[in-house]
Amino acid sequence: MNPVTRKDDADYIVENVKEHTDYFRDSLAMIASENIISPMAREMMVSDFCDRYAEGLPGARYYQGNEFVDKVEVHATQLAKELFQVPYADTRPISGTVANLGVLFALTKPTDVITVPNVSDGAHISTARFGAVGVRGLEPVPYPFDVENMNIDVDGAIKVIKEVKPKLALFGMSVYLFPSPITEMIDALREVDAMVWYDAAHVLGLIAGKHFQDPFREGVDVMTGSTHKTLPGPQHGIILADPKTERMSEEKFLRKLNYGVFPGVLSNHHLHTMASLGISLAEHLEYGEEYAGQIIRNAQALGQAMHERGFNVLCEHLGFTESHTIAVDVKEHGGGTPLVEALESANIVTNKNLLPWDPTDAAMNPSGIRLGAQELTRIGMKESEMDAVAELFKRICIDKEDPDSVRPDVVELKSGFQDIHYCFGGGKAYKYHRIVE
Ligand code: DSN
Repeated sequence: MNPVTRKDDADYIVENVKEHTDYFRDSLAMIASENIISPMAREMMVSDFCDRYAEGLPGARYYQGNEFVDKVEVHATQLAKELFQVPYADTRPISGTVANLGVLFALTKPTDVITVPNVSDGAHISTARFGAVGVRGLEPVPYPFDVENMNIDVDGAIKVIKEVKPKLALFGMSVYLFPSPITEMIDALREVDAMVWYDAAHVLGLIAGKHFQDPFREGVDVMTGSTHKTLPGPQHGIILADPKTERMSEEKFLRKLNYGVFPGVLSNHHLHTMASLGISLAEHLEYGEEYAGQIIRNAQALGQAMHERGFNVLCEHLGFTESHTIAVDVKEHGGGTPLVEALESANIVTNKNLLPWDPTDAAMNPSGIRLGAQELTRIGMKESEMDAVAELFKRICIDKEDPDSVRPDVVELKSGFQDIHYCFGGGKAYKYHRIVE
């Protein structure tokens, strides 16, 4: 038996990361919360920025050595303000959930009431008592949900808002098919003096690309997001604000947000991902509108193609989706769990998802699967490829063909889509970058 050295341990990890990269090179990646960063944005991740500290703000740091970090942070923040047309941006949060915690820390106190979309209706775990909202000790009150239209029930939600008078009202979903009804609810929210917060994680790139709702122009005070879904940046977070609330002055609101992030929920932020985000923001200013439009057209085409092949794609009457995501009820085909496992064996990566009508104990085999078109769009696929993808789904999920016999066709389809689009310079999408031999 060969002696096992610590270098073998390290090589084992490298080998698995390489195999993972090869698997994704040969797969259709369709998880609605993921994407791939551009080569230029990826380059920032392995720069010296990944080794440094820069607590505080540009020009007011607790460490020396930040001259160029400051320039990058100021510029990335400026790009974020420009992209979202807002007076305030913070590019320090290291993830979407950390951005959410920063907002909660800044704007609420334990026991405050917050109105939220429900996790079981497709919201993010941040909104739950067992997530960020609970960490802050808040009292979450859910909006009633209209399952037919997969959206907040406006009349019911206005009634709840008038009754509980939330300090903060949160919008945003993880199964995000249609814009949230902010315009319809803003008068009621202002009447009870609620601050309005929009978690845009899933749809950040669609909003920036001007192909979804425009939360700030509809009245929200603050918006958070992760930056690696429809905005195809690094795994990072962001806070944007244009406060209109009369609860406090704009200056006080923004100061609270700033302190909420540091020292509230961060010590150091991650400088390499912040620099990488700067690149992605510049790329989105250049290509975002074109990219966002194609994502939505692809998601709608995928919904239509799957519907035509016998899938129960939700919300046919509304055109299936106005975002990057479609939701499919696959209960009649065996449920989410066996299907996502069969799809994975055929190199199609998706996730099972609870649907609003699922019993709470259905988590191990929920009725739904959630599919996102943003990464397939990023590698150049258009509507005709969505039809080919739907056919592959049918063979596995409805015809119950052996995934092993479908996999070669998945690999063949994917082999024609290996380059990243909508970015500076282009390049290979799924490449292992060797630094140490
Ligand atoms: N849980 C992620 C999602 O898949 O929607 C977001 O953080």
